[in-house]
Amino acid sequence: MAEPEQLVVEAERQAAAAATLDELRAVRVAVSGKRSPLADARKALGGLEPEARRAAGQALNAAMASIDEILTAREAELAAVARAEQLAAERLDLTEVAEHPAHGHLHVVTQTWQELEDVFVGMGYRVAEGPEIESEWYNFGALNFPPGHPARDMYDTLYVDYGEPGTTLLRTHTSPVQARVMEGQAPPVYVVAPGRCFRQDTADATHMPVFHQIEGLVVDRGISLGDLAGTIEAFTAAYFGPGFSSRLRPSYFPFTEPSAEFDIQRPDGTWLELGGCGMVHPKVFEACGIDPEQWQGFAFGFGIDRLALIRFGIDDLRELWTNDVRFLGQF
Ligand code: FA5
Repeated sequence: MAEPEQLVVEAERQAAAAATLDELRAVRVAVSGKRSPLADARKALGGLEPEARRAAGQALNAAMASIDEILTAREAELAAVARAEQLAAERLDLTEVAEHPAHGHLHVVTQTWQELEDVFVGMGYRVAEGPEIESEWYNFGALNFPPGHPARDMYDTLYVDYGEPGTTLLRTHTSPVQARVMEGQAPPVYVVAPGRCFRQDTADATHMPVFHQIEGLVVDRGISLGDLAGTIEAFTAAYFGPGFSSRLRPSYFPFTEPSAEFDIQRPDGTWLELGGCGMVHPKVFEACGIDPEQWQGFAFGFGIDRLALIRFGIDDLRELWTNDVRFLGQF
């Protein structure tokens, strides 16, 4: 039968030799488990005389307490080592500088917007802007949409709960900026006005309830439809380059006469409606205090988001709103 002191010495040796918490758990079983020499010694107590049993029992209890202390102390040591190793393995060096740091960039619609401004500024235009929350007058009235005129139904307008019902709205197009510019400045006028527009349209591959247009307005002497067609063509060539072409189709807008819709043909042969255009209607000139006998002009307005689709070969407008960096990072 092993002496209690020997059991303690043996436990100390094995505990020191255990290099991991798992190994230490095995040591604990070996030195104090059910089949350990300690357990055997306890069982043997039953065969002793009461006097001797008491003394031996006390010695064993003391040994057991020492063994437990030794194991617990070693466990704390090994746990600290394991924690330090884990920290070292998971450490992130936040001061490390990547060789090619990843930079963000402007959204594809913002890039398109800015490139369009550049093209038109290069053609001698100035950039103008107007409010997104607009009055009924600038969005419709000044643009020769009489009250109750069916042409107003062409736009599924979102009205704002402000003032008299029906007087304040989210602009459905950038054309109200035409009226604001003509009111504020004497001709000649060469402006483009990019901005956000709103319609109660259901989202699909070519429509969003929030989208962007860029408006163009020219007012000068002797301006003809030929100038309009030439400007659209010059723009298409400057912006898209070879492989793309444009066409005008007769259309109707209350604020232009004659009016046309223009489409862009992609290199794969498909057409996409890009915008509307026409000669500024005399009624619009009159509403803005410009004499239509002396001044002529043309206007156009087209979708910036749709232009981005054509330019970058994207097939669905909704992709532009997903905010998925894997998609946006491609442009
Ligand atoms: C207009 O908004 C006229 N103001 C354009 C105009 C300006 C005509 C100046 C004459 C003179 P239209 O509703 O067709 O027209 O819209 C013009 C373009 O805006 C469309 O061709 C399309 O490119 C874009 N657009 C219109 N609705 C949406 C929408 N829901 N989502 C994305 N793009 C749209």
